[in-house]
Amino acid sequence: MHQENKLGFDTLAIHAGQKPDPVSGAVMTPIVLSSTFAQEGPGAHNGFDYSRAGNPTRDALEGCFAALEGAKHAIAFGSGCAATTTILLTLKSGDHVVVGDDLYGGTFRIFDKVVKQFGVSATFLDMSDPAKVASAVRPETKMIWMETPSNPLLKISDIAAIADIAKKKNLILAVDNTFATPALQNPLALGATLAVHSSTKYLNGHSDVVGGVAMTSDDALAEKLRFLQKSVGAVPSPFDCYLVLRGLKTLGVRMRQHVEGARAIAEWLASHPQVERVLYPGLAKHPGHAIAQKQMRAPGGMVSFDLRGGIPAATAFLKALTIFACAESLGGVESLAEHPAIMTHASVPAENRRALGIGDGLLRLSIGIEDVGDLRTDLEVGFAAAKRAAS
Ligand code: P1T
Repeated sequence: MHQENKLGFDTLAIHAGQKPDPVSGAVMTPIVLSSTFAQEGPGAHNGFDYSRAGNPTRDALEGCFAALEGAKHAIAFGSGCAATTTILLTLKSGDHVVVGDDLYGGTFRIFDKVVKQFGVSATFLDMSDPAKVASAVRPETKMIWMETPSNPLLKISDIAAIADIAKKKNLILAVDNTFATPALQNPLALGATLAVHSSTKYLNGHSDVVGGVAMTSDDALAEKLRFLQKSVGAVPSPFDCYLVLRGLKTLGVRMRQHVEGARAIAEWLASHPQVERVLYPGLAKHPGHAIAQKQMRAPGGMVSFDLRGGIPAATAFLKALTIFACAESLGGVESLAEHPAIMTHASVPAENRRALGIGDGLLRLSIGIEDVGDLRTDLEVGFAAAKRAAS
């Protein structure tokens, strides 16, 4: 057996958690669809009894996830939101969480509308200033939840600095690493307790699965999450696990191409007359650029920008695109464009959106791995349509 901790990222992405099937020799992990497993006698089995509790295809996926994130444990879920909610179920009524103010609308909704009902409260604040995080911690605070880069404003927060605060105050630090992926950023190595992902995005990479994962090297926390995974049951199907395992094999290669395209598009947008501001951590004038350079291997494949002309221009722009699909989600091989205020972040109250800078002209691009010249040409068509709509 090879020693996984000595292997490089691209090798792990292809092999970790996987070995030829002992029965048939199949090189690719079989999709074990069975919901139940025969036992030699009551309670006598080799690790699998019922697929909600454990499944061989899910096991292989969790092994690969853990190796890529450098975690001891990976616990897979049926969506990123299921991973988030299950993590929050480790808390109890009266507990408090300090949460980044710019995060996926669905994650905001879990804090604002779901766990609040069970007495878990949240304070939302700008985590690009770690001092604000420290001063928001109360005696009943149990967790810090951050997204970096954040969705949709691509704000960067200093994971190591916030991990220091978490350690001093004995708090769990959960980092949603969906935008960066373990190819570009490793929150656990920077001191976080948990790395959380929507595997719907880059990890799967082909926009044909909804999934999530929580990863940690804390044995006690992993045991709680494993118990909740089985008890709550928000588990991914074996077929979805297979698809993500297959997608992971090319994660490193895809991320290199996503980053190359995103850099080129961000630099081009930065000098475009119809663009008011570009948000991309790879640009030197991005306020989080220095921290991004410190904690990320590359700035990622997501670019947001403010288009002049408000809603009419933004709508015309999105409708005119033919290579970019106007769609929610991100991280697939195909490029997507969306309007956060109307689409992904509609569940964030309008006044919060305004205060944060998620305005009527804000557009978010998930740069796919197509030829970047074609993407630029498509965006030109969008800009021309936006100009006509605004005039
Ligand atoms: O969609 P789901 O797999 O449940 O993942 C939720 C989620 C969690 N964290 C981040 C950073 C996310 O971006 C998401 C989902 N986001 C979108 C669907 C979107 O278009 O932004």
